[in-house]
Amino acid sequence: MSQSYDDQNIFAKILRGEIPNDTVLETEHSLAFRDIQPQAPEHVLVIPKGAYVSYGQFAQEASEAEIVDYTRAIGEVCAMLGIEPARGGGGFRMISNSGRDGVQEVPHLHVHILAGRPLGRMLARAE
Ligand code: DGP
Repeated sequence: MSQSYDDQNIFAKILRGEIPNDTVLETEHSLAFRDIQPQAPEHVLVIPKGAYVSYGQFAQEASEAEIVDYTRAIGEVCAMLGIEPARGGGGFRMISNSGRDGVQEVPHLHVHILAGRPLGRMLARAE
């Protein structure tokens, strides 16, 4: 079952400037901003500007320019936050919740970058 893009989702509204955001980085094809409900001292969302729901869809349908821009934007955010372990930072976790089983609340592709404290195990025990 494919999921069509809902242009009334909250991140689409942020991209159109209808809702304010705390921008960390903006590039030609990507936007990074702070999560409104931070779950760690650093909690930044990185989204492509294009209308993609999930990373899988993005990886298959986006242009190479969009994919390169998005990947580089994620790296740039990690460098800006000083969390990149390859540069002496304390590290981070990158999560992209997708669809029903991934418990994705906002149906516009986003990666969460979480850092600033030990983040514990990746998943809680299965229910
Ligand atoms: P997910 O479950 O992966 O779809 O997470 C969606 C995240 O989006 C959640 O951590 C809260 C965040 N969020 C929801 N609405 C807003 C908003 O209006 N502004 C910002 N900055 N973040 C939002």
